[in-house]
Order: sequence, then C-alpha cells, then structure tokens
Amino acid sequence: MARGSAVAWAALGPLLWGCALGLQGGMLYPQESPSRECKELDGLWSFRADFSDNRRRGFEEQWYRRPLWESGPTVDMPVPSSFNDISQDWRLRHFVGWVWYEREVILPERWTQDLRTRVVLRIGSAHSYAIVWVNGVDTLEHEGGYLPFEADISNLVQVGPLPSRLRITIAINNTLTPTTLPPGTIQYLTDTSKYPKGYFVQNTYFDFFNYAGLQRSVLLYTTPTTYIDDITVTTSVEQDSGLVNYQISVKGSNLFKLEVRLLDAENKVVANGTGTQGQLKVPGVSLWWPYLMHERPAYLYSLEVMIRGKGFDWPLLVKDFNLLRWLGANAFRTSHYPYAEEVMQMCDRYGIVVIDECPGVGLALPQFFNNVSLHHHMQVMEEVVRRDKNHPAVVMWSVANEPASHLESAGYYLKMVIAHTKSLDPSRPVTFVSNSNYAADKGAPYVDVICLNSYYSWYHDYGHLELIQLQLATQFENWYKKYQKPIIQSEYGAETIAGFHQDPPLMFTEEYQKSLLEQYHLGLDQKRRKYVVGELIWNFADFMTEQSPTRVLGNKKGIFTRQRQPKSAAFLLRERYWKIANETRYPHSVAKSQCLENSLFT
Ligand code: BDP
Repeated sequence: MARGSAVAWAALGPLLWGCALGLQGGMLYPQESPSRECKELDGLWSFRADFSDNRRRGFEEQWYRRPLWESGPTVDMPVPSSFNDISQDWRLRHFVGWVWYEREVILPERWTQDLRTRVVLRIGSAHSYAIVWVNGVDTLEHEGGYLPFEADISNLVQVGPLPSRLRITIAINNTLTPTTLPPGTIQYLTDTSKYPKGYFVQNTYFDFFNYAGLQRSVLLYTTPTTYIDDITVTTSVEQDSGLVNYQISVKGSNLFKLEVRLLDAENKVVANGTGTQGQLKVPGVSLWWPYLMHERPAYLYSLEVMIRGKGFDWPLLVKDFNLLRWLGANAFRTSHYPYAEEVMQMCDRYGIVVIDECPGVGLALPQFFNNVSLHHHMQVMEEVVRRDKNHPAVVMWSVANEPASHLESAGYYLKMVIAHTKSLDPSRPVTFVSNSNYAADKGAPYVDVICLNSYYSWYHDYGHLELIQLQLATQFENWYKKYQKPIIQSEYGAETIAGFHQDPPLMFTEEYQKSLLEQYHLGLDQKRRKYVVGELIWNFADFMTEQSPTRVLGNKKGIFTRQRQPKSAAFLLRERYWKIANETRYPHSVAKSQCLENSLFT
C-alpha cells in the first residue's frame, strides 16, 4: 500500500456479498486492543502418544483428570510443531491414533476476577480430530486439521476462589477415515506369517506426509462480555472512491453503540461509520494490487507452496515470502489445505494472490463420495470461508485437488460442494483442480475457472521433452473448446535432486527440470494472451511425503530445496516472471506494485 494514501480493502473488482454462513459465530483472528488481551501458549507442552493396542488407554484411565505426568511418562513437545519429526523414536514418526498434549497456565488475576471479561481458548489447528479439556472438564471438540476452533471458557476460570493454574489437555487423533478430509483408510494386515497380530497401516491418497499435532498457535484471549464476534467486509470501487461495505455481528448484549473507523496503513482514520452495517467511502482510494501484476491481461505466475513439516514457523514464513518476491511470483494455491492465518496475512501485505484450497485432497476412491463426507466437506468450506473471507488476497476458492472427477458420484458431490461454497461467498469464483480427461470430467461444468494438473514427460513419455508443447496445446484446446472457460495450469513440474547434473538432460537432474519448464513455457506462451490465465509450477520447495520407491526423501519437484536453496530452475522462473511483469508497463504494474502493510483487524 502506498504510504500516506487513503486505503480501502478493494479487491480485484466490485464484490457483492450475500454471505449466509451456516456456521454459528465468527472466527476473527485474535488481536490485542484496549479491550482485548492475548496470551500465547506456544512453547513446550507435555506430550504422550497412546501406544496401547486400542489407542484408548488415555480415555480408559481418564488422563485428562489429573496432570499428565501422574498417569505416566511424558516428553517435551514444542507447539506449534508436527510431533512426527521431533523425537528419535521412529514409532512416533509413524504413529496413528491418539496423542495427548498438556500445558499449565497461570492467568492474570483480572481474567478470573472481572466478570465483565470473556476468556476464550483458541486453537489455530489440530490435525485431525481434537478433544479439549480445561481443568479436567470436557470443553471442546473439533473435526478436521488446518482450521481454527475456540471455546469461551469464562465459566471454567471464573469460579469461586482463584484457580491459580489452568490445565489445558488436548487429545488429538490423526486417524484418517473414508469420511475425514482428507480421507484415508486403515488396513489391517492379517497374514500372520508376515505381520504381527493387530498390525495395521494407514493408507492415504495424497502426496504429502500426514504430519499431525498442534501445528499452529494455541492461545487464550479476552473480550468484553459484549463483543464483536464477526466482521464481514466487501468492497467495490466507484470512480476514484473505494466503497467498503461492512457487516458486524455483536454478541453478548443488545445494549451497545458501535462506532466504525477505517484506518489506513499509517493508522490514520480515512472513514467513519456507525451501526452494525453500512458503507464507508474512501475518496482517492489506493487499491490493493497483486505484486507485479499488470491489468491486461492479469496473469498468475507462481509456484505451489508446500510448507515444510507443518509446524508454523515465522522465520520460514518470512524466508518463503522473500523468495516469492525475489522470483517475482504473484500467486499461489494453498495446496492442499488452508495455510496458517499468518500466511494469509502475509499474502495481503505482500500482494500475493491466493487460490484458497480446502483439504479436499485424496478423494480418489468411489466410497469417498458419500453423504457423510459431502456434509463434512461443506462444513469445512464454511470454516474456510468464515476464516478467510476478508482477505483481499483470496481471489478464488478451491474445493478439491484431483478428486476422481470422472465418476458420476463425484460429479454430483462436486456440484453440491461448489454450489454451497458459492452460496457462502457469491463474490468469488470457485474451482477444483482436475487431472481428469476433458471428456470424462464430471465436475468441470460447475467451476468458474478450469484448473488443470498435467505432468507431460514426467509421469508418462519419460524423457521425451519434445512432446510437451504438442500435448499441452492439445490439452488446452480440448478443454477450452468444451467449456469456453478461463484455464489455469495449476501444476506442472519434474522431480529434481539438487546437485544432480547431466547434459543433455536426464530425468531427476537440474537440467531436466529446467528444460521441462522451458517447454511448458513455450506452450503456455501460445495461449497466455487468450484464455490461459495462470501458470503455477509444482512446486515451490521440496517437501516430505510417505515413503515409496518413487520418492527420494520426499517429493523433489521444488525449485527450492527443503532448506530453501535454489535449484537451477529457480533462476529460470525468476527471469520468466520478471519478464512477464515488465511486458506491460501499466501504471499498477512494476512501478507501482501495491501491497498492504496492515491487517484488517488492527
Ligand atoms: C499431483 C498432486 C500433488 C503431487 C504431484 C506430484 O496434486 O499433490 O505432489 O502430483 O506427483 O498430482 O508431484
């Protein structure tokens, strides 16, 4: 955002909001203010994995009733982090079942004595099913990793004599079932000549390691008892004025007076309002604009981002955004689950466009398209939209990655999830990412933008880079002829082991990755000014997967290593992205790329 200029949250075009969220209540990101305090609970928690045969000893012995150390040994576990990579115990890395976290907190006296204060416990994410106890009292349950959940615990902490310590116990189960998102299956291997009794494995149908635990921040925060529960902001532009429509939901009392102030990047008030809904007008508005994006044609170019491990990590986050800016990239898809809220805030600040994807990945088997899954999937979309609706960076929702969309049942399922998402937010396009054939795909009729993953000269025609341009052109032409919709190449890439070199290029070398991308780019350039509106390579950085003969310490399609060092392809992409950015010297483009300095709820 240009400093000193008036600012509104105008996104890429006029937005109309008809949001009717099914979920009760909002999920605002906690921010300190004169009336709200936060207490982060990041740091060391006590931890135990329940290795008992049925994984239920913790419930049978009610571990939540007393301090965890009283029921057996515990280990230190950092929060946020994935528990899998922390210890030297291989059993924990591959553990499936219930793990137990515990942390004691001393609360400020005011929080427990002042009955005009609400105390809320908020968990940034717990993968994948969580039960929370506060001082041994069952307080909260949540299904699904990657999204926040919270509970008002005032009643538990504001009782009688000061509870000097608050004990928070969280049991988390990372088991994936046919109705979780992503889905998975547990397979018992019963051949006793090969496997011990009761032996099972968890099968997943996606290509990343099923990291689990408290992977995002846990915190306590306060609000007054009459408080703002949710804010929905939509924006539009009228000549040089920005129009900010707001809807505020207040809870706790009907006796309140609401004053609304819109602040710019320097915290100067640029518009005022009153009441729970209204419109603010910002004359001479400076619009949010994607990094290096020109207007005609607006084009997304970037990499899919897969965050290492899954524990939220500020240094890594800032490094990744510095890399994105170095590359000149202006977009990514949150493959294949919603990223931490702090990532979304960085996208707003740095002008990075987001295709916001829910954890609808691995919908590979016919049995995954059932009514229970559909209901849960819709609920997850409600949670995603509720959390991310106010981010100007979010330009599109993605409800799934590579579902088996050639199935009739998948067609109905995708139609319903997409329709539901549109009803939650009519202002943004909705898509899912397909790797099906254009003639067979049953979900494509319902999307606004066709997103395609293809791996020419990687998963087939190995080594035959000379085929890419032909096959890519055929792909684009077929899809466009059938649907006449904008298309994004949402994945393409090649596995590359940093330091492997061979010329002429061979698979797995840095030269092969570069040449493959070059061939794709030639193909993309043929369609770029027509209907292809974005190219997202797979992948930003190498990432961990389950073990398999096709993965060498994880997926190596990154243009950066897992340690964020560039492979040769990173320099190729950097050149390409900056060239595209400079092609049109539109005033909003390179010279004046805008990004927001402040998050919405300051
Ligand atoms: C695509 C998936 C992605 C994988 C990628 C690959 O969407 O999650 O990591 O293939 O195989 O099909 O590298």
